[in-house]
Amino acid sequence: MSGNDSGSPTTDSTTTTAVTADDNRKPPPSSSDEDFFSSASVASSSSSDENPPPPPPKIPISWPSDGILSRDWVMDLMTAFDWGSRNLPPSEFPSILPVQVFDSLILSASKILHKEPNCVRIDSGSGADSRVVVVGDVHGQLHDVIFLLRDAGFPADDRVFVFNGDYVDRGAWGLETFLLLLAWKVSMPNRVYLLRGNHESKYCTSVYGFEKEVLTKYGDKGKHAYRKCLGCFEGLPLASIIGEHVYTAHGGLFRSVATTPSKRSKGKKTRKIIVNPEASSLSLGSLEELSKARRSVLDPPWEGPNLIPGDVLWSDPSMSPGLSPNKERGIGLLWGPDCTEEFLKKFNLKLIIRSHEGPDAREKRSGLGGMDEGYTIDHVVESGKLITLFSAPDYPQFQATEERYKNKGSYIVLQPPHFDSPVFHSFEAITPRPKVRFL
Ligand SMILES: [Mn+2]
Repeated sequence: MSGNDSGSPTTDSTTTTAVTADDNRKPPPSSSDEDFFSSASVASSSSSDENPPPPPPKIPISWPSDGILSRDWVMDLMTAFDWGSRNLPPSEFPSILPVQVFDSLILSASKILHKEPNCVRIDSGSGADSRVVVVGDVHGQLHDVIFLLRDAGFPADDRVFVFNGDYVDRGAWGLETFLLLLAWKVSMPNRVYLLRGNHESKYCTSVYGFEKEVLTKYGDKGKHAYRKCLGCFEGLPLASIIGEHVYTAHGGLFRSVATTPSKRSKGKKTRKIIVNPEASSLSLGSLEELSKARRSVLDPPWEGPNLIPGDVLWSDPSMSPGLSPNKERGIGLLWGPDCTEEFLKKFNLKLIIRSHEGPDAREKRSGLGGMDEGYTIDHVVESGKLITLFSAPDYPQFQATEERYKNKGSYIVLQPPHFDSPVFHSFEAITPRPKVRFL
């Protein structure tokens, strides 16, 4: 079912110009996806009479008495979410997943996630059949995520999944998508890894749709549920190293925040901490610095001493050399091919897989490839490559116009012996996409 195996990146950018919402920290224009979850439009939804719905799955989902999430439980959850997305208005979501079960799932996942280090080391396995599947932004496109899981094969002892963040916002099923991935995490904590994206934050979810989605789906328990999701976002690790040679993170590289002791002045032993504000003094951070960053923040700060989380989640590659502030985003960095080389070489890596830029972002970036195939190879340097991976096909799911990018999504499979040669699997959006009747 999946398309091209490894190939050259798409470099043309024949894309539409319909998207208006920028994925940056500035509020989007009023024509963006702000009102999709307004209660008025939800109340007007009515069921479709054209086809009789398939028999409902086992709902409501209940929490297993032993607290252990089996593969069957996760599959039943997936089936129930899929069925509900086609047959129930969003406000009836608790009839699929009661808030008590939601609480148990979030609590179980949070406990696991908060214990993980900032940069998780992922054992790729040693068997000939071992695979690591890397997934980019999915943005609430539940049906495409389900397709991807089926296409790649569900998580298993010999199949590890690394998700690179941006589970929510812009699609109608961010809650289902996030909860499904959390369920896989709880079920197979050493086979499924969920990294944080910039959308797993208070700021983005309040602007780009997820907060309203949760409030609509959980009604009077909505604020509670949204708070729990935010708490879980804070626990998500920032980056991973797969096997020995592959670094993955949502945005990418990050600066050094090393403090510079000032010269002793007038014989006093005071040491002043200086965080270099000048672009010219920016230098790449180390994996050790990454490991020490404080990731448990609702929104990564764009100023002050704790800048590494914001860099890792928001930065973008550039074709110009050097490190500079990412002015378009208002947070994070731009880094050039020389920085990719420096990072790869210093840490004995061969590959960087980052996500964060869809077809809309790439349309505005001259010199970088378009996202028609769901991936681009941005830097090819002596030590290896930098790849951008985007897994939400026909993105974005919702916007004020019917027009969308017809981009494919893609996922990467890494395989033995070194797990550092990416095989790309591009795929189209699931059609017909279930209607969201409250639009
Ligand atoms: Mn992003």
